Amino acid sequence: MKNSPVTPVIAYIGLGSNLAEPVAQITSARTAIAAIAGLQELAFSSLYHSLPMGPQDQPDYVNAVMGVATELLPMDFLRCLQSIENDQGRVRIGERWGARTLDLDVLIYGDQIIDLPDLVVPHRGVDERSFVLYPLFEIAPQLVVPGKGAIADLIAKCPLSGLRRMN
Ligand code: A4P
Ligand code: MG
Repeated sequence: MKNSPVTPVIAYIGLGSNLAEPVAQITSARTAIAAIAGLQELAFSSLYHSLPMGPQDQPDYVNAVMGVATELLPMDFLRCLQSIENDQGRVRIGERWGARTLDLDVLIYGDQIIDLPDLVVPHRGVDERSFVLYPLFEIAPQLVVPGKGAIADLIAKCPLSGLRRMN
Protein backbone atom coordinates (compact mmCIF):
# COMPACT_ATOMS: atom_id res chain seq x y z
CA MET A 1 0.00 0.00 0.00
CA LYS A 2 1.29 3.49 -0.84
CA ASN A 3 1.70 6.08 1.90
CA SER A 4 -0.94 8.75 1.48
CA PRO A 5 0.57 12.16 0.70
CA VAL A 6 0.77 14.56 3.64
CA THR A 7 -0.87 17.93 3.08
CA PRO A 8 1.57 20.64 4.17
CA VAL A 9 0.42 23.08 6.82
CA ILE A 10 1.26 26.78 6.67
CA ALA A 11 3.02 27.82 9.85
CA TYR A 12 4.68 30.99 11.12
CA ILE A 13 7.85 31.15 13.20
CA GLY A 14 8.92 34.12 15.33
CA LEU A 15 12.68 34.70 15.42
CA GLY A 16 14.36 36.84 18.08
CA SER A 17 17.92 37.51 19.19
CA ASN A 18 19.72 40.04 21.38
CA LEU A 19 23.17 38.48 21.89
CA ALA A 20 26.23 37.60 19.80
CA GLU A 21 25.48 39.56 16.60
CA PRO A 22 21.69 39.29 16.41
CA VAL A 23 21.44 39.96 12.66
CA ALA A 24 23.86 37.10 11.93
CA GLN A 25 21.95 34.85 14.38
CA ILE A 26 18.65 35.51 12.60
CA THR A 27 20.20 35.06 9.16
CA SER A 28 21.78 31.71 10.00
CA ALA A 29 18.60 30.53 11.72
CA ARG A 30 16.67 31.27 8.51
CA THR A 31 19.11 29.12 6.53
CA ALA A 32 18.93 26.30 9.08
CA ILE A 33 15.12 26.35 9.18
CA ALA A 34 14.87 26.32 5.38
CA ALA A 35 17.11 23.21 5.37
CA ILE A 36 14.76 21.17 7.62
CA ALA A 37 13.47 18.11 5.74
CA GLY A 38 9.73 18.33 5.08
CA LEU A 39 9.67 22.11 5.25
CA GLN A 40 9.70 24.85 2.65
CA GLU A 41 10.22 28.58 3.19
CA LEU A 42 7.35 30.68 1.87
CA ALA A 43 8.12 34.16 3.16
CA PHE A 44 10.53 36.07 5.39
CA SER A 45 9.80 39.50 6.86
CA SER A 46 12.13 42.44 7.14
CA LEU A 47 14.32 42.54 10.22
CA TYR A 48 12.96 44.71 13.03
CA HIS A 49 14.80 46.43 15.87
CA SER A 50 12.78 46.18 19.11
CA LEU A 51 13.05 47.25 22.73
CA PRO A 52 13.27 44.39 25.23
CA MET A 53 10.04 43.08 26.69
CA GLY A 54 10.75 41.84 30.22
CA PRO A 55 13.96 42.67 32.10
CA GLN A 56 15.26 46.04 30.85
CA ASP A 57 18.93 45.37 31.69
CA GLN A 58 19.46 43.47 28.44
CA PRO A 59 20.33 44.59 24.89
CA ASP A 60 17.70 45.54 22.31
CA TYR A 61 16.41 42.74 20.09
CA VAL A 62 16.30 41.94 16.41
CA ASN A 63 13.04 40.20 15.46
CA ALA A 64 11.59 38.72 12.28
CA VAL A 65 8.87 36.30 11.21
CA MET A 66 9.18 33.44 8.71
CA GLY A 67 6.30 31.70 6.92
CA VAL A 68 6.76 28.03 5.98
CA ALA A 69 4.85 25.09 4.55
CA THR A 70 5.60 22.02 6.62
CA GLU A 71 4.74 18.35 6.75
CA LEU A 72 6.11 18.06 10.29
CA LEU A 73 3.70 17.40 13.11
CA PRO A 74 3.58 20.23 15.68
CA MET A 75 5.82 18.63 18.34
CA ASP A 76 8.36 17.49 15.72
CA PHE A 77 8.35 21.01 14.32
CA LEU A 78 9.03 22.47 17.80
CA ARG A 79 11.85 19.97 18.46
CA CYS A 80 13.55 20.87 15.15
CA LEU A 81 13.41 24.57 16.06
CA GLN A 82 14.76 23.90 19.56
CA SER A 83 17.69 21.96 18.16
CA ILE A 84 18.52 24.97 15.93
CA GLU A 85 18.36 27.21 19.04
CA ASN A 86 20.77 24.86 20.79
CA ASP A 87 23.10 24.68 17.77
CA GLN A 88 23.32 28.48 17.86
CA GLY A 89 24.47 28.53 21.45
CA ARG A 90 21.18 29.08 23.28
CA VAL A 91 21.76 28.75 26.99
CA ARG A 92 18.72 28.61 29.27
CA ILE A 93 19.74 30.25 32.53
CA GLY A 94 16.28 30.29 33.98
CA GLU A 95 15.54 34.01 33.88
CA ARG A 96 12.15 34.55 32.30
CA TRP A 97 12.39 36.68 29.17
CA GLY A 98 16.13 37.11 29.64
CA ALA A 99 18.75 37.72 26.93
CA ARG A 100 19.28 35.00 24.32
CA THR A 101 21.33 34.27 21.21
CA LEU A 102 18.28 32.87 19.46
CA ASP A 103 14.62 32.29 20.27
CA LEU A 104 12.40 30.45 17.82
CA ASP A 105 8.69 30.41 18.63
CA VAL A 106 5.93 28.52 16.82
CA LEU A 107 3.54 31.44 16.41
CA ILE A 108 0.87 29.75 14.30
CA TYR A 109 0.41 26.24 12.95
CA GLY A 110 -2.35 26.22 10.32
CA ASP A 111 -5.72 26.80 11.93
CA GLN A 112 -4.86 24.67 14.95
CA ILE A 113 -5.27 25.65 18.58
CA ILE A 114 -2.82 23.55 20.63
CA ASP A 115 -2.62 23.46 24.41
CA LEU A 116 0.02 20.93 25.45
CA PRO A 117 2.45 21.24 28.38
CA ASP A 118 5.33 21.98 25.98
CA LEU A 119 3.49 23.67 23.13
CA VAL A 120 0.86 26.38 23.16
CA VAL A 121 -0.26 27.61 19.73
CA PRO A 122 -1.02 30.36 18.82
CA HIS A 123 1.99 31.46 20.86
CA ARG A 124 1.13 33.38 24.03
CA GLY A 125 1.12 37.10 23.40
CA VAL A 126 1.04 36.80 19.61
CA ASP A 127 -1.92 39.18 19.55
CA GLU A 128 -0.30 41.94 21.60
CA ARG A 129 3.46 41.98 20.89
CA SER A 130 4.44 44.58 18.31
CA PHE A 131 7.67 42.69 17.46
CA VAL A 132 5.53 39.70 16.41
CA LEU A 133 2.45 41.36 14.90
CA TYR A 134 4.12 43.89 12.58
CA PRO A 135 6.50 41.42 10.86
CA LEU A 136 3.67 38.88 10.65
CA PHE A 137 1.37 41.47 9.09
CA GLU A 138 4.12 42.35 6.58
CA ILE A 139 4.18 38.81 5.17
CA ALA A 140 0.56 37.73 5.82
CA PRO A 141 -1.74 40.77 5.81
CA GLN A 142 -4.89 38.65 5.32
CA LEU A 143 -4.10 36.23 8.15
CA VAL A 144 -6.68 35.30 10.76
CA VAL A 145 -4.96 34.31 14.01
CA PRO A 146 -6.86 31.25 15.28
CA GLY A 147 -8.95 32.17 18.29
CA LYS A 148 -7.77 35.81 18.19
CA GLY A 149 -9.10 37.37 14.97
CA ALA A 150 -7.92 39.16 11.83
CA ILE A 151 -4.36 40.41 12.03
CA ALA A 152 -5.41 43.78 10.61
CA ASP A 153 -7.72 44.26 13.62
CA LEU A 154 -5.06 43.08 16.10
CA ILE A 155 -2.46 45.45 14.68
CA ALA A 156 -4.85 48.40 14.82
CA LYS A 157 -4.87 47.98 18.61
CA CYS A 158 -1.10 47.41 18.97
CA PRO A 159 1.22 50.42 19.40
CA LEU A 160 4.68 50.15 17.81
CA SER A 161 6.32 50.50 21.27
CA GLY A 162 9.67 51.48 19.75
CA LEU A 163 9.65 48.87 16.98
CA ARG A 164 11.68 49.95 13.94
CA ARG A 165 12.11 48.25 10.57
CA MET A 166 15.80 47.79 9.76
CA ASN A 167 15.87 46.90 6.05
N1 A4P B 1 6.58 26.54 24.41
C1 A4P B 1 5.23 26.49 24.56
N2 A4P B 1 4.64 26.92 23.44
C2 A4P B 1 5.63 27.25 22.56
C3 A4P B 1 5.62 27.75 21.22
N3 A4P B 1 4.47 28.04 20.58
N4 A4P B 1 6.82 27.97 20.62
C4 A4P B 1 7.49 26.13 25.46
C5 A4P B 1 7.98 27.72 21.26
N5 A4P B 1 8.06 27.23 22.55
C6 A4P B 1 6.88 27.02 23.17
O1 A4P B 1 10.59 28.52 26.00
C7 A4P B 1 10.04 27.98 27.17
C8 A4P B 1 9.14 26.81 26.81
O2 A4P B 1 8.05 27.28 26.05
C9 A4P B 1 9.80 25.75 25.93
O3 A4P B 1 10.31 24.71 26.69
C10 A4P B 1 8.66 25.25 25.02
O4 A4P B 1 8.35 23.89 25.25
P1 A4P B 1 12.08 28.97 25.99
O5 A4P B 1 12.41 29.34 24.58
O6 A4P B 1 12.91 27.95 26.67
O7 A4P B 1 12.08 30.22 26.99
P2 A4P B 1 11.63 31.70 26.75
O8 A4P B 1 11.59 32.01 25.28
O9 A4P B 1 12.47 32.59 27.61
O10 A4P B 1 10.19 31.72 27.36
P3 A4P B 1 8.90 32.26 26.78
O11 A4P B 1 7.97 32.49 27.93
O12 A4P B 1 8.47 31.43 25.62
O13 A4P B 1 9.29 33.71 26.25
P4 A4P B 1 8.87 34.30 24.89
O14 A4P B 1 7.40 34.50 24.90
O15 A4P B 1 9.49 33.56 23.79
O16 A4P B 1 9.52 35.74 25.01
N6 A4P B 1 11.69 41.24 23.70
C11 A4P B 1 11.78 41.57 22.40
N7 A4P B 1 11.86 42.86 22.03
N8 A4P B 1 11.82 40.61 21.42
C12 A4P B 1 11.73 39.27 21.74
O17 A4P B 1 11.78 38.42 20.83
N9 A4P B 1 11.45 37.60 23.48
C13 A4P B 1 11.26 37.27 24.73
C14 A4P B 1 10.93 35.87 25.06
C15 A4P B 1 11.32 38.25 25.81
N10 A4P B 1 11.47 39.61 25.36
C16 A4P B 1 11.58 39.91 24.07
C17 A4P B 1 11.59 38.90 23.10
MG1 MG C 1 10.35 31.38 23.42
